[in-house]
Amino acid sequence: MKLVWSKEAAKANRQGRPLVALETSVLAQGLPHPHNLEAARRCEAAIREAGATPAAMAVIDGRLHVGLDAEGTERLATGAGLLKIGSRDLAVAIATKATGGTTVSATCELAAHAGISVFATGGLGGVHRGVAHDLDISQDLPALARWPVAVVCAGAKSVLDLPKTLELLETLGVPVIGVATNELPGFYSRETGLPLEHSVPNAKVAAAVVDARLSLGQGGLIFAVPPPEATALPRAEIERHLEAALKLARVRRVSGKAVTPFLLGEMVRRTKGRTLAANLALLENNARFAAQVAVARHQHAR
Ligand code: PSU
Ligand code: MN
Repeated sequence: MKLVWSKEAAKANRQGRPLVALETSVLAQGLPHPHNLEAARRCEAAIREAGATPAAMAVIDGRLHVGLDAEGTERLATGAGLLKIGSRDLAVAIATKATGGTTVSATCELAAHAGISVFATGGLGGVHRGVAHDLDISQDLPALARWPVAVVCAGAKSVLDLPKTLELLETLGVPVIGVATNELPGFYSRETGLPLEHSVPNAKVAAAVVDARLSLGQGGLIFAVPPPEATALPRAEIERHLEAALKLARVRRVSGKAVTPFLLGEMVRRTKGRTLAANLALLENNARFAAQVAVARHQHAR
């Protein structure tokens, strides 16, 4: 398999410096323009500031990219007809020379192929609400179990059935580790009331956990970081808007991979942009922590 490295990521890789993978479905589908570009800029700046190098993954004209230059980022943030590419879509995307943003599943896979073991995202996919009726479970979950990559997130997307998502992660043997918290963060909100068995106080301990996990050859792991207090929304308010957004999705018969982008868009509209501000802030915050973990692993290895 051929990977197309950006200049910056290739150089860091050659010199053995720490890299942090980023997903691009958040650019292509998750956030509206021009906020998606702002998110990319803030995440990359935070990673560089912490002493690591960003590597956004994407598929452009069927080629697998590790790290994007300004032109590639712009294309994913503004292009028309961009695909949402999960792991199972990769083969078709390559063969048909398609272009699109990679979700958590495909980004984990590409990061693993590139030898990058820390990845920052916003919220994970998981088990959707009403799963007994619509069997909608994100391929993010089996991908996390399979690929040896540490994923830093603010929990799973709040649109999901979080208790069932945690249960399935247990079944898959994927540890969910709170960062300075014993509770699963709620993506837009800091709290969910769902206890986590494991937590780490800082990036240094997180790095040691990543080392141990990878040495066991057990696949991936999740670090869940509460979203920044300044922009987080109360859980109850999120729930209220979600109920309405979910109802509308049913009425409009939105299904499959269109569900997540639809709900995220509805939440932005219903909160008059406050979930958008929260989303940008938590993406940057997660990127910073991921970079700190990557740097700590690097220092430890020397
Ligand atoms: N969370 C967000 N924005 C996003 C996503 C998650 O705040 O755009 C994307 C991620 O790329 C994640 C994907 O991997 O949604 C999950 O989609 P699905 O539920 O269709 O598997
Ligand atoms: Mn789905």
